[in-house]
Amino acid sequence: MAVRQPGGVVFLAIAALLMLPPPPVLAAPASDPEQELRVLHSLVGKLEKQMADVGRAAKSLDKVLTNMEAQFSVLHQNVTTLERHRDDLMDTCAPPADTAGTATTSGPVTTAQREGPRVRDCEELLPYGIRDSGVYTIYVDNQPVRVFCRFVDGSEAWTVIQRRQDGSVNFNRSWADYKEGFGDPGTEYWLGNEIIHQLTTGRGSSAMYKLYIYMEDWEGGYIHIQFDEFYLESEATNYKLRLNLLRGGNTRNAMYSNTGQPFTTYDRDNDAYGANCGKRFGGGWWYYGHACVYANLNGLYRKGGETSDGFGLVWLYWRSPVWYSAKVTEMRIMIRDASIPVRQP
Ligand SMILES: *[C@@H]1O[C@H](CO)[C@@H](O)[C@H](O)[C@H]1NC(C)=O
Ligand SMILES: *[C@@H]1O[C@H](CO)[C@@H](O)[C@H](O)[C@H]1NC(C)=O
Ligand SMILES: [Ca+2]
Repeated sequence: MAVRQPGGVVFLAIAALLMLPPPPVLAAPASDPEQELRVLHSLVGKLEKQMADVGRAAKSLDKVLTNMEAQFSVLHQNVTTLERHRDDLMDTCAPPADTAGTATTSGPVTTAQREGPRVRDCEELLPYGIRDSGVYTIYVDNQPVRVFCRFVDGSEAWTVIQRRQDGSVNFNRSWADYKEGFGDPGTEYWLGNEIIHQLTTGRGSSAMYKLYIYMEDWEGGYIHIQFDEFYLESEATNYKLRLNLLRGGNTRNAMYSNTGQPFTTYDRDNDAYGANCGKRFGGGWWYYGHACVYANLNGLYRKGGETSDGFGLVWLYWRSPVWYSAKVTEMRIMIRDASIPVRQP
């Protein structure tokens, strides 16, 4: 807080005192130097006392402000906790899957949400002491958007852009749905191509995002992989995928053919494959010309994991040479640390 500067307050007080018109006794002709000195001394004494008073006042003002700050912080956390409880309740009372599937990003916004911190992604919640993974509201291009925030190790705060976990949400959706986002951040959802585009390019190259992909199998194992450069181009280029700087993980990169590809849905064929890969594989993705999928997290949900020919939530190198469909998937992003050395794919 810029105004809280006790030194500054004291200074102003002294300055004010010094700028008072001089007492008449000083202006009077100097007849008795001793008398004058006594008066001066007493004046200095008064001044000193006033300065001490001002100092004390400044100090207590400072204390009040610090106190208010602390209270505000607690209040803020309480509001956040309340918001989270409300979100949990909303999730609990959510209507059946296919109606729930349409709402997410444009749902009702309560006063509490409006008054919450206008964070631009989940990482900006960290200074507020928030460390619990869950659904929060962020502001993308000044619009409130509900997202799932994944907190890892108490220090990393990822913004989740894609989640699957039980097949409750249909991912074979139109271009418009993929653009706006669909599903429920509390269970399964796609954040929305326009939002992802705004989020990953809206703050210039100083806020470059990395992407982390997580896929869990039906036996409790998982694969994961991270890329240090991730953004979507605008709708003008059909949300072309920019995915580079493979950092690593415990699997090989099955998305090397996807980078630079435009997005395709069953009703908007932008892939170079003869047919429409989105229609064929039942979900929007950055399909590529040769074989549509090496990796696809937006495909048909296959209970049990058994699948073939690239159908399902697949990753080429997972159980190669057989195709396998994940039980849980998550794609999440966070601003990358500019100082982290990167290695090329
Ligand atoms: C915040 O919540 C705690 C309990 O979680 C409560 O004790 C405290 O009084 C609340 N503070 C305010 C300012 O509402
Ligand atoms: C996806 O939806 C479209 C439009 O309803 C349909 O034509 C297509 O067969 C579906 N794809 C799959 C794999 O279910
Ligand atoms: Ca095609």
